[in-house]
Amino acid sequence: PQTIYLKDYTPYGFVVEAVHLTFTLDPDATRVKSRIAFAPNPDATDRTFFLHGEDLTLLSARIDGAEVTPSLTEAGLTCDVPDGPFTWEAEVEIAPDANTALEGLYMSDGMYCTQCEAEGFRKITYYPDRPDVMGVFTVRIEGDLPVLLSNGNPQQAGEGWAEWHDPWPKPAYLFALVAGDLVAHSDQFTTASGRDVALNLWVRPGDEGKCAFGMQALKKSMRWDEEVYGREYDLDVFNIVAVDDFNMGAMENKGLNIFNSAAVLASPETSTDANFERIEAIIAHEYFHNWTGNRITCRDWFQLCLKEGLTVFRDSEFTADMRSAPVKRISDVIDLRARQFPEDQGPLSHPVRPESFQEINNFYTATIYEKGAEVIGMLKRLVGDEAYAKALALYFDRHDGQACTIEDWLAVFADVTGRDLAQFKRWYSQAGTPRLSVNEEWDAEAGRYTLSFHQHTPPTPGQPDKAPQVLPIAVGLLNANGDEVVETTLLEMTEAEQSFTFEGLTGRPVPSILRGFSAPVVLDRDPGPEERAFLLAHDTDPFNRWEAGRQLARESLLAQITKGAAPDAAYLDGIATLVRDDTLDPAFRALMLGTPTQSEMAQVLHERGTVPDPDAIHAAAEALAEAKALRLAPIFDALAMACHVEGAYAPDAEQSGKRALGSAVLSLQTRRDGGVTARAQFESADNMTLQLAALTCLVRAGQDAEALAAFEEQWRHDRLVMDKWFAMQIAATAPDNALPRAEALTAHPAFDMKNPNRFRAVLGAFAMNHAGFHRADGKGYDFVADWLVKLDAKNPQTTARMCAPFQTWRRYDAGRQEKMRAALQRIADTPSLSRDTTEMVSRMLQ
Ligand code: B3K
Ligand code: ZN
Repeated sequence: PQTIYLKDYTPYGFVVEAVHLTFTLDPDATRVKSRIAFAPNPDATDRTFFLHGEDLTLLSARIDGAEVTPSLTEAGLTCDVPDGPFTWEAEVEIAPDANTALEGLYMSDGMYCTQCEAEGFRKITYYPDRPDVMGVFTVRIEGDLPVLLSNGNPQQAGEGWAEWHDPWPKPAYLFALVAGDLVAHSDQFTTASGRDVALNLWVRPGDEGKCAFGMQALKKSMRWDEEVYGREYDLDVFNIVAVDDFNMGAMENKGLNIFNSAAVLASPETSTDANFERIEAIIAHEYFHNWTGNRITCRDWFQLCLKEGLTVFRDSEFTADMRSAPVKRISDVIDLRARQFPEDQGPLSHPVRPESFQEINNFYTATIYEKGAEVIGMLKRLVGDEAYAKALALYFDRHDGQACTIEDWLAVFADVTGRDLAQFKRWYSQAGTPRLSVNEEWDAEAGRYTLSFHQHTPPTPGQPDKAPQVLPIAVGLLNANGDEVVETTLLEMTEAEQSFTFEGLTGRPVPSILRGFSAPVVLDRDPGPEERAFLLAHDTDPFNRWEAGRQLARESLLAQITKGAAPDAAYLDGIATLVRDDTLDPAFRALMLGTPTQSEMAQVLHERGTVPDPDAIHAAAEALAEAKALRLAPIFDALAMACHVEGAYAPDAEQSGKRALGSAVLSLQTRRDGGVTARAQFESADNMTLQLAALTCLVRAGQDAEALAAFEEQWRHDRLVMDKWFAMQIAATAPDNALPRAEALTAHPAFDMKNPNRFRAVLGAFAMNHAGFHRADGKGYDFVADWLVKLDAKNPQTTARMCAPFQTWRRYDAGRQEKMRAALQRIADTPSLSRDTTEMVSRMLQ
């Protein structure tokens, strides 16, 4: 496969002045007519007329009305064109029903829909399918279906046809078309400047009852973007469509967002609190793309973080505003450590702005998205809120309607603040997780306290030597009583080694370092259990308070695993005190009760140079949970009272925090009462959060046969609920049982490998059962590899993404390494393996 490099970027030889498309829909033979007005691009030198096109049957082509015969290649076509402006017309045929890759125009249960980002438009018609080519689209759809949608505003429509016009120039990746038998949940929004916008959430008949929450989330997002970023919506209508077969969460097509139904449909009976929160965040994310992504887009796909990092950052600010800011921050860091750290410390490590790729779909990663958002958070911390707001205003003003780069983005910050951001830019070019170590010095006589930091980023593929990065390190100091003597202060570290001094102290302080997780680094510091327990009890920074508990749990697990130690009493005492502190938000207490996942422990062991043993990690996690259950048993009843929710179910922060704490307690309680409480909750639950939490406890306790059958019976008609049924019973079961169970479920009549949600519910959940996936006999690896090989022939994108569990293969012992490597090699050797999967497995094997 061909490698594409950032350094090779050149502008396209032509500009697109207008695009007219006519679709005549047919499952096996859809006709697409295009009429595109091109003109020479004054900024380009190369005038080769190349149009991307894949899997298309070209029926005719004309330039200025005269028939032409272009030269076709596998990737597209070239053709001689006039010197000045000209009109290109073509007709192609495509087969949406045969499109199982779910990229381009495809069908999901009789409904037509599209996914074009990153490079799917070229499977719809011949076109310069690159984000820096922007055009105004007019679309006519002809088809015997009640609802026919495309981007922009509706123009005219009649029986079996509809026309849409999008006045905002856009790249082809934002094109969308939907046609089907759909019903709308409709509402209306008036923008700050008084423009009325019609809002529709289109779903299949039967799903109308799952729309209200998503619609509210959309309206909140629209208001928030006006209030916080001054961004207004810019069309007469905003459409969202829910589709069952979708490779990822959702897509921000201009004026016509398309969502995986799991990322938008919700009701209290069928969705958990976590689902509601995620849906609110995804709706916000896609909506915010209207400005950060659509009005200002990317020059090329190397700049993907320009829209994704920024939009993730914006959606996390939104969630922090709608719910609890500390809880959101802690959850984001948990997620970053679970997904981005392993990526950044393994064979798939790449910079936030990559410099080469073979298949761009492989770079929609935790690094681009979540580390990309962290980088923006650091920038905001460094320049301050006011300068951030000014820089963003300048960005929107200066670049509206353009396809931009990271250089453009950083320039607005440099211009507003006068800062030199050259070193900061390393966050975009240098891969890997920096490690930060620290030394303390206390001069009692002078009352002077000094923190000396050392930063070091280990090598990553293609980048053996790393330069120091700009690290914003938020530090606060506490005195021995737990009072804050130095408020949160931002230290700006730019050297490999650097010291910072605090004067005028009357006693040796306890430092709270990296408050709010102010930089995405690994902090190597072991202050010992007393100091951690002190911070757990006293830190005024909620993130670091949580972190202190997390560190204690981590150290306890490490000592259990490596030294056969008993679960740490200081940790158990600290948690027991904190969890019954009714002045603390229940959601925060629920997070405090959580422990590092088993794969996080494997990561931590690896970071410390120890080979992780999945069975030992599992045993330690079980022992710690048992000890916690024993320690908290006397207060189970009091905690259950504190979690009591009055009134009707609402998926808001307050109620869901209580339920989260209640579920954490229930899982401990199940260890003591053999599942009696969980079974009662399972039977009486009137919402999915309580029902699924109870079922999860029963699965963990191995008491699940009846409950699983009852759940299936109750929910077999609901695809999204059944995804939970498939996933949870595999992820939460005992390691020995995971493979047999997953194997049996792939033979279940409702298992459908062509549906990405269902495939992930089984194979993805299995890989999350850490000790189950990493069975010493290697059968877990073989099972996943077999299914990936099968899926690759149908859906390369989802297959490539699901190779990720293998990325950590070099961490494990020789036996497991060999078995994982062999499984990867077997995938790599599959005849006609897709470009997507080939790139992933070869990077892992390199
Ligand atoms: N931009 C899309 C992701 C497209 C993925 C293409 N493989 C959704 C999002 O980030 O909002
Ligand atoms: Zn996005």
